[in-house]
Amino acid sequence: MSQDSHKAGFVNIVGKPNVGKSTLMNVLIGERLSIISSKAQTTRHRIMGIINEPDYQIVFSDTPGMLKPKYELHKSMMGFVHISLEDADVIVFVTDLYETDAEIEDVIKKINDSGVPVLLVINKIDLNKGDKLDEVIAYWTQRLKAEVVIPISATEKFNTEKIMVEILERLPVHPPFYDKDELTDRPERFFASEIIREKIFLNYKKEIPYSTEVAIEDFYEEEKIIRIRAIIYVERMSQKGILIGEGGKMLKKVGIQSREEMEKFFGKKVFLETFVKVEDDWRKDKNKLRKFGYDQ
Ligand code: GDP
Ligand code: MG
Ligand code: K
Repeated sequence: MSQDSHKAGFVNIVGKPNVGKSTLMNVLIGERLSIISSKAQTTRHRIMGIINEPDYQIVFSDTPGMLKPKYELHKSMMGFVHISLEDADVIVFVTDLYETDAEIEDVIKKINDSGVPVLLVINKIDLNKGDKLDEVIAYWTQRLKAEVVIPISATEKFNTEKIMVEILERLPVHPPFYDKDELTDRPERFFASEIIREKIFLNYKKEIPYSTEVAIEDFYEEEKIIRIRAIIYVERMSQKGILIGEGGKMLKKVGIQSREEMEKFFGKKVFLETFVKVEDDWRKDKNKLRKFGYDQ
């Protein structure tokens, strides 16, 4: 393969929370790279996955949900969305049969003004076999300047390959951006913290997950076992109590579920220790956000 026909570029998957962006990215990449949860906004980082083939490299980012900023954290997330639109060679805008453009009109405008080619992906078509789809296509094509409309079902892997074909058609001729042996530009620690965060989302009412951050203090990989030490930061003493639960029951449950998931993910035994610490109002504090890696 000659270097001058190699294609490479950045593809950004954007859309409201819960439309199925993470599910789709995982189908496209064929590896479990980001965390999926039925609760909104579990993907707060800009997670990247890379598809490497001899003649092309696609760098995907799964951007966080596009909500209006409420806290500093949300503003920082909007920053990621902003960055991703400007970087992109292709924008994959994901919606489903039921979402509208309410609350994201300004983001839609940004996309329309960006000059970046847009693929409009309408997900979850498995949920309605009637003529709802025509209605939805008419709705979105009036609002979003898309070059092509692709109805899919990410969970049933229906028509997802069509997205790859349309992306490749628009990918510029360029040498690879990342070493071809790399699968992701995020270290393993990141996946460990995402797994714990997912289990926190699944086990507590939403005030707790939104007030929580997970930091992996130690990650030692030995021949037969990975030893991981995680700190779960909360904003207030009362939240620490809820997180730990009566007699430590809740934290123990989160720990066991996380360890099991990590063992599947890393394919190795895991020894996991979790600690809870109170860090006042980290959400509102820019410096602390930076420390947790939100502000790049
Ligand atoms: P994200 O917030 O946009 O990243 O959405 P997720 O990928 O986390 O998916 C949100 C929810 O929608 C999860 O419960 C998924 O299982 C579900 N979901 C995703 N794709 C489909 C689909 O094609 N059909 C159906 N029925 N559900 C889906
Ligand atoms: Mg997601
Ligand atoms: K989600």
